[in-house]
Amino acid sequence: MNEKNFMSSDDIRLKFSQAMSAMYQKEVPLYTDLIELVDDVNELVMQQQPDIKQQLINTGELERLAAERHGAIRVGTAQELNTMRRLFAVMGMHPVGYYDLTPAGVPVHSTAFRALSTESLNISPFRVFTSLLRLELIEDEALRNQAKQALAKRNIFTDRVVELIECFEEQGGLSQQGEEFVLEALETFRWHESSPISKELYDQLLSQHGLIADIVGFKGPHINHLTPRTLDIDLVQKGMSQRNIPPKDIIEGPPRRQCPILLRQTSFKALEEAVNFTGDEGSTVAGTHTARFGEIEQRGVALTPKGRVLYDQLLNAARSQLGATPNATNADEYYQLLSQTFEAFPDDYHSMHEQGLAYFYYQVNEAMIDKASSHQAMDELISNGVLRIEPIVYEDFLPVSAAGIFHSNLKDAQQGGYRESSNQDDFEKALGAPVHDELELYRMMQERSKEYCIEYLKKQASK
Ligand code: OOG
Ligand code: NI
Repeated sequence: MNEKNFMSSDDIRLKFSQAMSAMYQKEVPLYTDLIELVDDVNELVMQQQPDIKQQLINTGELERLAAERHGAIRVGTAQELNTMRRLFAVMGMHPVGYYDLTPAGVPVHSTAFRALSTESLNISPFRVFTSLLRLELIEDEALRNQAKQALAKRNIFTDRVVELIECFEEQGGLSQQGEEFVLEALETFRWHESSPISKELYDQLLSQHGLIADIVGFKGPHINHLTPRTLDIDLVQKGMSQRNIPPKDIIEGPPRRQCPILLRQTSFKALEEAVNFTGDEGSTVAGTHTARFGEIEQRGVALTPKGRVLYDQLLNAARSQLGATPNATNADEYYQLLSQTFEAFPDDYHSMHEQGLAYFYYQVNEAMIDKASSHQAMDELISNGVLRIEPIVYEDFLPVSAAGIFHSNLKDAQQGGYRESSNQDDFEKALGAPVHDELELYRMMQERSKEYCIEYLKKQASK
């Protein structure tokens, strides 16, 4: 607690992510099996490859590894998104990045709420991929209006959580109320077995898009997956089948590499769950819904704009050579094309650093410090071993991968794109704030570590 006796936002986020994980484990028991599998694989990788463990120690990620996960939710209105932003701000989570999923046939645009600084991320890297439905993409006007009405009737936040958010905004923090906030906030993300709409409307919405039914058909934005971080996603993918956790057909993102970049993801398929729809005069009508699943990810180094352009180019090349959406029948061919095209992306950290493809922390190598002299350039300090570079881990998401995850978990996998163009302005208006530019955040992390090293070496030299 600080001088005002406020709980730190980092602490509230840590507690919230633990509570969320416990809730989801109760709701979706397969998720518990997945966490156990990921823990086993991570343990094995660190035993067999001590250099990976050392890298995690150097970047401060070792401690957070077992607790690391992201979740995803989908909201229906601008107002819901706006309050969501304020709710996440209590936990030190701010909107980073803009993702337009409409070209991939998913009628939403999204951001990720997360902590911003290295220190906060290492206390709890918990992030939530948050999508806003674009109702304007429902072509049938009558149906669009029915959906609007259903959304206007719901209130996804408890009264108490809104009071606590206001309290946080007025006081600049929450005292012990932070504990209460965690419990109240959790209510918004809970699964509801009963649907406030009729089965008839649900089916109509479903025929437009599974995602619309998932958002409009429920009392709130149930958390639809939580994703632990693994150090070897290929091992986890194999292990899933052995443990009867049915995996998705394709691992999204870049191919397997010595030095992982960005993000690779896979998931287990959504469960079909019983739902009671609202019938006439207080009756209920039985039905089912598929939305909730589990996901695993392996995170690698964050790329610079130049690195990202190259990544997009190589990924697109592999996909267009495949000539189809990657699926179970063409998976082997897809992986082969992917590893061929990615031969053009250097697979060692020093080359990536020299070519300005990725972001790194600079760190002083104490054992070599007597080799330093004050007028040496960064490159020289690195090549003579005074400074080492450590990868800055990618904390964000990838739109093509996200679309693949969405599709694998919807009943009606519509593949065509919407013509509506991306609209970050509209999104930010709904959100009530601009989103942070993730590339700028990584650049600043790199810059800060560099300044720290320079200062440190100066002090050493003047001793
Ligand atoms: C979000 C899908 C995207 C990811 O990790 O890229 C996602 C959703 O299904 O709501 O979670
Ligand atoms: Ni996800």
